[in-house]
This record gives sequence, C-alpha cells and structure tokens, in this order.
Amino acid sequence: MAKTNKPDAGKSNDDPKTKARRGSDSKTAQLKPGIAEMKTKQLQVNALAAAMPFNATKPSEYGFVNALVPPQGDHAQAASAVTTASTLSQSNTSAKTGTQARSGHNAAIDSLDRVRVDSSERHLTTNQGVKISDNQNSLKLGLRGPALLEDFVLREKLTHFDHERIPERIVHARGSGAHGYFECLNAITGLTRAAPFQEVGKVTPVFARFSTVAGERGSKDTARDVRGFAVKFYTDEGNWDLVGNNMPVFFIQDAMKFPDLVHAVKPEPHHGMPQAASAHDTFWDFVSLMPESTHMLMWVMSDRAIPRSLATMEGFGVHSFRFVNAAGASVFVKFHWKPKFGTVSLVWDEAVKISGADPDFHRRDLWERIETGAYPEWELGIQVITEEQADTLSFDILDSTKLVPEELIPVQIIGRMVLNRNPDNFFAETEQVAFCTAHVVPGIDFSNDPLLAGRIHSYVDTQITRLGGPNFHEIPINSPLAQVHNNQRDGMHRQATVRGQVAYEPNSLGGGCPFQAGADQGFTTVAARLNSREEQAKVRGKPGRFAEHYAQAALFYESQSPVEQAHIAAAFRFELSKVTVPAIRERMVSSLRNASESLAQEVADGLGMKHLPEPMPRALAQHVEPEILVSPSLSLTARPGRTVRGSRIALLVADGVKALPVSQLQQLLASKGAMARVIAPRVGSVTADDGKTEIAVDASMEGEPGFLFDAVVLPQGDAAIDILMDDPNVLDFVKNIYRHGKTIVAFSGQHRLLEQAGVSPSLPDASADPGIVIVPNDPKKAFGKIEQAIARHTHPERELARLS
Ligand code: HDE
Repeated sequence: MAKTNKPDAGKSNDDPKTKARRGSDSKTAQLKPGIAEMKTKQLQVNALAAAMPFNATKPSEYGFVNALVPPQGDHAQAASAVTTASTLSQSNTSAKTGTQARSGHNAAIDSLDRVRVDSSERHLTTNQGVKISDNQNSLKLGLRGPALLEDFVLREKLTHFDHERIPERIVHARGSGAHGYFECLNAITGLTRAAPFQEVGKVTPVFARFSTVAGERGSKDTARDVRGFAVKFYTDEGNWDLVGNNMPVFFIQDAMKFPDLVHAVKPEPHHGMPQAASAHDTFWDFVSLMPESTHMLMWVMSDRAIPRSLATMEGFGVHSFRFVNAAGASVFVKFHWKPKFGTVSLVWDEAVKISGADPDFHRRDLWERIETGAYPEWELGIQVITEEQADTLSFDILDSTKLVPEELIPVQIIGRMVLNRNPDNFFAETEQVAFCTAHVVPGIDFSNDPLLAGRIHSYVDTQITRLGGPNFHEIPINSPLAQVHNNQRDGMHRQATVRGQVAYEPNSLGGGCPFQAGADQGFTTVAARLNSREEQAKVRGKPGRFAEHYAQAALFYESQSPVEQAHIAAAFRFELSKVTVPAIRERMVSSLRNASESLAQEVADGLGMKHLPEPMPRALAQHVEPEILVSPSLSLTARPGRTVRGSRIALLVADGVKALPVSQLQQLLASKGAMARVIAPRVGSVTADDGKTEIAVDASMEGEPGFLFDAVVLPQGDAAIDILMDDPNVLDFVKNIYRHGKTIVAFSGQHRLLEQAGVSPSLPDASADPGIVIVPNDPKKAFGKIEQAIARHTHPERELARLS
C-alpha cells in the first residue's frame, strides 16, 4: 500500500499513471459479492487505513509560515477501486446502474452532451418514460362524465406546469446569453497563474449573459439602464466568473447600501410602477442623497445606457481585483471587454420606439448575429496597478465609484472572446446559469473593495432560493469542466452519486481522498492583503479618499462629444421631469452643480427652474487635484471597429420594384455579415416591374417599423415609389431612420420618396449629409459608399447641425 503525500503538481485526478497505480476498473468488475470477497475487501480497507498511521499534515496547520503554503493532503493508494467502493454488489450491473465509476472521475459534470435531449422520431412519454397514448383528452367517466382523479397523465402534466417558474433574479432578471470561447493572445504568466492566460492560443470555453438591471424578466430590452456583462470561464482549474457591467463604475461604495439602491430603482412598492425605469421619485430621491452616485449617474444618463446591440458595448469588471503569479506576488487589475465591432448606441427616441415594436430587440440581435455567423467578439484588456502606484493616485482604487483613466494606466489586450453558439434551451442555460463573484481560480483574487466583499457573499446566497437549494452547481450549465471532488453531500436535487463510505477529511478509509491540494495546486488567498495599511481595528467607515464625489463625474462629462453631452442633459431632463417632487429635482440639480455648472444650468432650464439652487455642500471640503481633466477614451466615439457586420438593413419594396438591385444588395450585404430584410406594406410577395418576378417579403412595415433597422434602401422603380409615397407607414419609416441619425440609400433620379418624407440630402449649412447616399442604378458600383455609410451607424453631423 504505497503512501503519497508529495506535491503532485500538474497532474489531474485523471492522470493515467494514477489510474494505473489504483488498479483498473475491469479488475474490480470481476469481484462478485460473497463472504470471501467481503473479507478481502475488509483486509484491503484495513491495509489502506494502516497506510496512514497518523495525520502527517497536522503540524502544518500551525504558524504563520505554514499558513502561507498549505501542503498537499496526506493520501494513500487503495489496492483496487473496490477498496473504496460503497458496495461489492456493484458488479451486478444493469442498464440503469451502469457499471462502475471511472477512477477519480465525477461523471455528474461532464459536457452538456450528457443532458442534451433530442426528441426526433420519439414517442411522447410521461416523466417516468411511459408512452402516452392520448395527449388530447383527460380521463373521464363517459364522454360527458366527470374527470377522474386516477388520471396520472393529466396530473403529472399539470403539476409540472404549475411549477414551471422559478423566482427571477432580484436584479438583472432580464437577460440573454450565449456560449463561446476565450482565446489567450498574450501569455501573462509573470502577472498571474490563472489558467486561461498561461499560453498564447489557449482556448477556454465560456458562457456569457447580458442583462438589464431594474426590469423584471419580461421587461423590454432597450430600457435606459446599466447592462450586466457576466462571463463564466470554464477553466482547467475550475470556474471563474467575471461578473461585470457595461459601465466601469457603480452607484455606491459599500455593499451595505445595495438593497437600498435596488429598492429605490425598482417599481415603487405601493403601486408597482414604473417597470424597468429609473425615471421616478424614489430612484432620484435616493441618488440625490448619495452624492457618490453622481459619476455613475453620468454614465447611466449617457448613451451607454441604451446600447444598439449587446455586441457593441464595452464591459468592465468594475472592482479592482488581484492577479497573483506562481511565486505569490500580486498586483491590482481592472478588467475591460473591448467590443471588436465598435461601441454603438441608440438615441432615446429610438430606444423608446423599439421597446414597443420589439421588446426583445437585444435578445433577437444577439441570437441573429450568432445564427448568421456575425459572431460578437470582444478583446479582454487589463489595467495593471501596483500597490505602490495605487497609493499615489488622487482616488482610491478600492472605491467602485472611480475608474482608472486609460490615459493614466493603459489597457493591455491579453485575449479575445467570441460568442459562437446560441443556447439549446433558454431556461436550462440562460435562466439557470448562476454567476458569482466568489468563483475565482488560482491566480485571481479579490481586493478589499467593500462593495466586492458584499458581492462575494450575495451571489451564492441568492441562488439557494432562486435555484432551489445548495446543489445549483450541479445544474449542467453551472458545472465546471474541472473535476469536482469534495465531502459536501445531499441537499435538494442532488445529482452526483458519490460512491464509498467516506464523506469527511481526514480519513484513512478512503485512502485520505479527496485530499487537500496544497499551495502548489490549490487556490490560496494573497497574504499581502494582511499587510495592507488599513486600520486594524474593527470599524464601520470608509477611507478618506472615498469622500471625493465629483471629480470623475466631471471627467466623464468633459470627455464626451457635444452630441453625447446633449444626450446626457436630455436624459437628466427627461428623468427628472418624471419626478413629481420639486424638492428632489432641485436637490439633484444642486448636486450636478458640483460636477458641471453648464450641465446643471441646462438641466435646470429644461426643468423650467427659474433659479439655480445652491451647489450641494460637499462631503470633502478641500479640493482634490485629479491627474487628468479629460479622458478621450470615455467617449463612445473612441473605439474603432464600427462595421456593417451584424447590421439590419431594410430594402423597401412594392409592386413594380426593379428586382435586380434588391437581390444584388441582399447578396452584397450578406457577404459582409449584414442582414438585409425585404420590407413591404404587406407580407407575402411583391411583383417586380417585369410583371413576372415575385420577390418574397420578409416583413411588413407594421411588423418591422423603420426604427428597428440600421439603414434603409429606398426602391428603384417608379410604380413602386408611387405606391410607397401614399403610405403613411412608409413615410414614418423613412422619417424615423432619418431622425435617429441613420443611413438612407436612394437611387439617383428616384428620391421623390425622400422629399415626400421631408428628408433633405444636405445639412443646414448646405454640405452633404454623409448619411444620405444617392447611388447610381447599379448598386454594385456604389456598394463601397453604401457600406461605408452604414458602417458609421449614426451620422452625428445631422444632430450637431440641429444643436448649433
Ligand atoms: Fe450584482 N447581483 N450585486 N452587481 N450583478 C446579482 O445575483 C449584488 C453589482 C451583476 O447574468 C444577483 O445571480 C450585490 C456590481 C450582474 O446572472 C445578486 C451588489 C456589478 C448580475 C447580486 C451588487 C454587478 C448581477 C441577482 C453590491 C457590476 C447578473 C441574481 C454589493 C460589477 C448576473 C444573481 C447574471 C446579479 C448582488 C453590485 C453585476 C442579488 C449585493 C457592482 C452582471 O446576487
């Protein structure tokens, strides 16, 4: 009975050598129950226990030095797999019990293949697998008689149906998810030992879920709100969840205030309104009393809160985390997801209209992008900050209401994430996925951010109610690819059928297994945290640097383009107009004065305030000199990469349209990853100008109004244009595209429709509107121009001209 307690670095429990030492499974399969075999097993168990005559690692539990480097647990090899098996009768196999365990393998967590169901060519059955002869009628005593209690088919069906819903997430209830992969582009072994970053080209499977925060599960996608940006990395060393948002800062500095914030933004408790909106009394009452939220308010009132697509928004880890390398050295790190296809947002009028016509706008967009191969993609970037550097900053990097400007500490790209597979089942995957900030892997650790500390607790806790008990990690979407072996047992909905007699550690009856991994392979907490300079006393309070609340709110506002600034002012005006208590509006404006006098004035004017209220007294009287006053990277215009890929383009048609340009454009756009939809007054088909060709219509203008598209191409063909010019839906279609700053393509000599819709091809200063593209009759010749205009997504010149 060999004893092993040497570090086993780099070897997984699936190590073939380990398997060989333990004896093969086929060997145990031959051991049938019987008195002699029982005796043999007893002897083997005794030998295994005797191999561990005392607890060899006990001394290492004491003292500071040992605490830093826990050893691997003491363990011994069993003579055969039967030594540690629950039962000798395992050799009596069946179709249900199967044979026996693969040594050291947890089959409850294998890939999603093990739970994927395909019902093609299959009968309908009950949950017990009994074939159902009639799925139309309940069992009755005679055709007109009463239904019978014995109808187990009906009762099973109704009972299951009655319990189909689970509690929705308290926040982030509305979300959409997808599978994909993370690829390491830059190995950063010097910074972290985290598995996904050890080797260039290393691929780690991921599942990402994007969400709004305030709305309920069935609420609209385009609400003005923060977007959750949560990514589960199924790493070789366990699951790592990077549970971030599409904004790099947060409203509050301490977890203690989270329930207050959420209660304030959610529908008001007396009448349950409004849904998925911050534009109401309680939200603004709360935030205007919490000046630390001013920076986040700037983000939430900006266009970042109404993204065009989940694929065109940035993501941020928000808190400072820690990277830890193999030698145990640690640095602070901030995570950034940079969308490969640029940052694009909607305008407010567009978002409001979309929410009526397609409340699933973002979910559909994500789905369609993946189904059509226009895979969303982000680069993962990091800002690395040493403890010493952090001390020199004018703000505290443990304060989640502050960001680290990229101009101060650049973002280095270390990898990319591609989402390339839609879920098979929304509920099983997107709804049941359970993210948790506590899910970290060796190489990643927490900072002392007090907001993060609360989150480490909250996410696991909430799943216990939401997913019905402590075994939610076994739900297939949540289970890691890395092996799971521990002595946690039982509880609601337990799947893993752990064999053997042992559910405790230390043990000798299981050969000490599963044994503690030790510092070499296991997760260890960065000891440097203990050396931090915080007061060691138990206190309820915040560090002094947290008291400065306005410098970065000003930084964000000053870094926006004029159009973006106008949108921020309009959003404050809109939201505060919905506040029914004048004192709250005044309080908010008085707070805004500390961030930007011009913004405060504009908002006050918009609210009809005759006089500006006094600036709100600051929590920190003395001025703090920020490192920089403007950070261009904070503007949505900063990211390169805007493209037609993933765009939706409407090709307007009616009877009498010329067919060739329609089919040419469909093909050209498809070749660039854009989706062209043929839109007509009705669904069905239209007849082309040759009187023969039928063009299939994808959707009607009622079904898919103009604001759902990134661009519109007006038709060629006089007869078609005549029909469309008389249709008010068509004029609204075109007007909305124009109003929302998007591209309109018209064929030369055929822009009567534009004029009818009141759209001018030039800007007020007589220069050409870059979003109105007049092309020759052959769209192939002008496709470059069309593509370029659509790729810009929005043409701010139009709005800028209105502003000036
Ligand atoms: Fe969350 N948050 N949160 N949060 N959060 C949840 O967990 C919480 C915070 C974020 O797609 C809940 O599984 C506390 C910041 C995302 O499933 C809950 C605090 C950030 C998601 C919870 C915060 C986030 C959640 C609800 C303050 C950005 C959706 C259901 C201390 C960095 C994940 C659930 C998904 C979800 C608690 C603050 C992001 C209740 C206590 C800051 C993306 O556990």
